[in-house]
Amino acid sequence: MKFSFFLILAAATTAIATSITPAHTKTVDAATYKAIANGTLSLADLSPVARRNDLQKRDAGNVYMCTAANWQEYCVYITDAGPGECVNLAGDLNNLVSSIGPDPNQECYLYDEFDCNNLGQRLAPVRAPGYADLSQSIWLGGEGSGIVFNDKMSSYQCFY
Ligand SMILES: [Ca+2]
Repeated sequence: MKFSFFLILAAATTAIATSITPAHTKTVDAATYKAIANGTLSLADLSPVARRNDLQKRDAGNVYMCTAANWQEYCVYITDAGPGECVNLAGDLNNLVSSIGPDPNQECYLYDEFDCNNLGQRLAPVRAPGYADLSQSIWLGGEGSGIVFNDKMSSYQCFY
């Protein structure tokens, strides 16, 4: 009896983990990701998939992004960026991001140029839970029309 209860519990846990986290998610800290973006490290050096929900910490400095809308295709969870630290995207995400989810307690600025360069287009402030589909026009207040930021992002920074 105890044994079968354990089996059912294990099966239920697995089902929950699978539904929350796509198998195609990579988790990497910002320092490592920046080394990939500037060519010091290669994407192949990334350790295999770590599940987003395995992480204890869900807070400022962490951003989840995927190359297709609704958190599909290929996703990377970049963690532990400092306040205002600019993160350039590497070839796996640059000009490909279609959904973005910052963790709570921060405001993220997305740039269509590298180095968080303000001369290009910017989408800000983006707060949790973020946007599941950047191909939809987003209006963040103020004058003018909405911004479509699909497949545009090259760098970002989050303030907290
Ligand atoms: Ca895309």
